[in-house]
Amino acid sequence: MKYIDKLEKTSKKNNSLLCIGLDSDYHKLPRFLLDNRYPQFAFNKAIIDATYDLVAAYKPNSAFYEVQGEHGILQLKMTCEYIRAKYRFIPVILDAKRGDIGESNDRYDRFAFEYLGVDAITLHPYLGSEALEPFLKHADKMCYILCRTSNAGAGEFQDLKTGNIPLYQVVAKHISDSWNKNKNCGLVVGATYAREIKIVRKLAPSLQLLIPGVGAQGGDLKKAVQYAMDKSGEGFVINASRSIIFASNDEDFAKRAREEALKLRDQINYFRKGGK
Ligand code: NUP
Repeated sequence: MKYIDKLEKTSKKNNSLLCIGLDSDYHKLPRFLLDNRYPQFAFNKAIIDATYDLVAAYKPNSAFYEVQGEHGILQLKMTCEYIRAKYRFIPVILDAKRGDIGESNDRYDRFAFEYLGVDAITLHPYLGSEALEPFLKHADKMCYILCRTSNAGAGEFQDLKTGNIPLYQVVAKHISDSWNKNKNCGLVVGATYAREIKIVRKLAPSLQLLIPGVGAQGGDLKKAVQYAMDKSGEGFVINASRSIIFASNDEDFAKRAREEALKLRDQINYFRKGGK
């Protein structure tokens, strides 16, 4: 099933545009889980089982698994397989920010879509569409391409003027106009830059947006939602990782994650409906 169809089905069923980031840092896991042979997986499984009916998608960030070596990568794979087996309509976005020459991208592509079996991936645009072709050729997947990132120093390159236009705007328009032939391109824009979200939405009226930066990074949820909406009040997911998964690191961590997820899902919906 296509990413976009999974996203639509799950977001409708759960009335949700919330994406939970499974950034399951080994060193932040509840201590009692550390006796488990697969602590990151055990943690993810508990979070997923407690939130599956509140989300539109899950987004594991590869860094938190790679840093644990092969055992971490195995647990990332176990997590992706678990979601696919038990909650088969919930799409999984691998946050890995890949981008290399085509030959190497082909291997990154197979790691994501064959080995892990995820539905979407985050990518850098810097090498151009010719290099990203191994990803872009999959009409059933989604390529979320970095456009305006959430970090404090995002503007160093992204705001540089090309002609008179900031680079991130060139990226947004170019991807919308000429990379999206397979209807599988999305853009990453940080909630910490609401004004830029508004501009990106104008330049790319129909692209899916992946919006991190609320919660721990302090982005403006209300503006992010208002500016990100397409004509149908959809067209985006809001990601939160730490503020949900590490709401508690006690026995009640999954219950507390559910409470935070519920709160954020409902806030997103409130602002979608024009709430002030
Ligand atoms: O611009 C970006 N900002 C960002 O935080 C692009 C991203 N992919 N992310 C990722 O979103 C980041 O790497 C992390 O996985 C997640 C945000 O986590 P948190 O701040 O909600 O804990």
